[in-house]
Amino acid sequence: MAEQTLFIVKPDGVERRIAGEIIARFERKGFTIVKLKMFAFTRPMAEEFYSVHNTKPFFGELVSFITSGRVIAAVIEGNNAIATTRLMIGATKSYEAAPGTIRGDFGLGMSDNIIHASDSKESFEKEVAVIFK
Ligand code: 3AN
Repeated sequence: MAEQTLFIVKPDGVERRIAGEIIARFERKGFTIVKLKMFAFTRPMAEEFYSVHNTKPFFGELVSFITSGRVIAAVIEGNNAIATTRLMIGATKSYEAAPGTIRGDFGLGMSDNIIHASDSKESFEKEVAVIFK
């Protein structure tokens, strides 16, 4: 069943010049890129984007990291896009992410974990509305 999801190459991924390689993985997997955008999050935009986490102790860190540089956001489409993309990005803590996943192959960080991807249809709809208004 064709489905859409959203991923964001975070500031660390853009700065390290691995965005192309990351986007290529989704293309090679068979996803179609529907929308693509490079931009910098403003603080209000980041607070809205991460509002589900606004009571968590790491909220401040999350907002300050995502606003620290330019990001690349993509909407992609394909079979089972949300769950498959989550598998491809790997565990939240990059140092625990399995080799073969994006976080597992490219990083060791926690806030700086290279990529974000929507974890449900509800998150996708909310996130896409914040980014592709
Ligand atoms: P994921 O990005 O794998 O969906 P979430 O939704 O649990 O992970 O967390 C959102 C973001 O918050 C993560 N990408 C990560 O950067 C950050 N984060 C999660 N837990 C922590 C934590 N304990 N300390 C610092 N940052 C965290």
